[in-house]
Amino acid sequence: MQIINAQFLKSSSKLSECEEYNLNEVAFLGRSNVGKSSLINTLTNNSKLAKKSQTPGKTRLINFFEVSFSDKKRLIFVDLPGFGYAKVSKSQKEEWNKNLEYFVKNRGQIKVFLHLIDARHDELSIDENLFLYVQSFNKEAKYIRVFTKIDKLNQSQMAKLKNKHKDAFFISSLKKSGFSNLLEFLAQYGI
Ligand SMILES: Nc1nc2c(ncn2[C@@H]2O[C@H](COP(=O)(O)OP(=O)(O)OP(=O)(O)O)[C@@H](O)[C@H]2O)c(=O)[nH]1
Ligand SMILES: [Mg+2]
Repeated sequence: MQIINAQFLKSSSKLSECEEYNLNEVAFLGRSNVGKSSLINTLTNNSKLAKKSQTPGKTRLINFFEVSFSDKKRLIFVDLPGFGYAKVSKSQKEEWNKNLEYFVKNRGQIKVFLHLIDARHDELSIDENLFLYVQSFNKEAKYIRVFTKIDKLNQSQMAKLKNKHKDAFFISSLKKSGFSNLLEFLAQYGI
């Protein structure tokens, strides 16, 4: 399966400003700088689609992208601000967190939560409870862990991680590896 077309639709700062697209949505969640925007660019084979940066906190809005698969089905990717980003004022951070939280809790179109985790740091407390948190308000949507930056691991670290997280996906946007399984999985949600 491939994505044959991808286009930016809209950026919004909060749920009330978001539009309805009548398509299923995939939310890209994870710490700031984990590689959410890079993953969207790699999946869509368009390095300029989602804005990425070496500086954490690049994505500050809720960004919608429509993607079309080779079977003509369509899906929405939602690039979100990272959580845990500290280098803004406290009030700004609280405002973002409130908007982000309200969005993920109340956006019924989200059918898949992709939780991106840096493969080198798979046990951070900030990531630990996300599954339980998502479950607490949305039991229907699928929750999946995606380990990013696997190019930074050696073979034995990689084997250990895969053994520990049997249902997860393992990707590198730098090396463009690990995507075909993830694409097959996501394509199931296209309509
Ligand atoms: N080595 C390596 N670097 C990566 C990979 N994916 C992303 N990066 C780098 O990590 C940095 C952050 O990537 P982004 O995609 O902007 O991260 P983000 O999660 O969208 O960050 P925020 O928008 O701040 O929440 C950039 O410098 C990317 O080039 C990867 O698979 N391997
Ligand atoms: Mg981003």
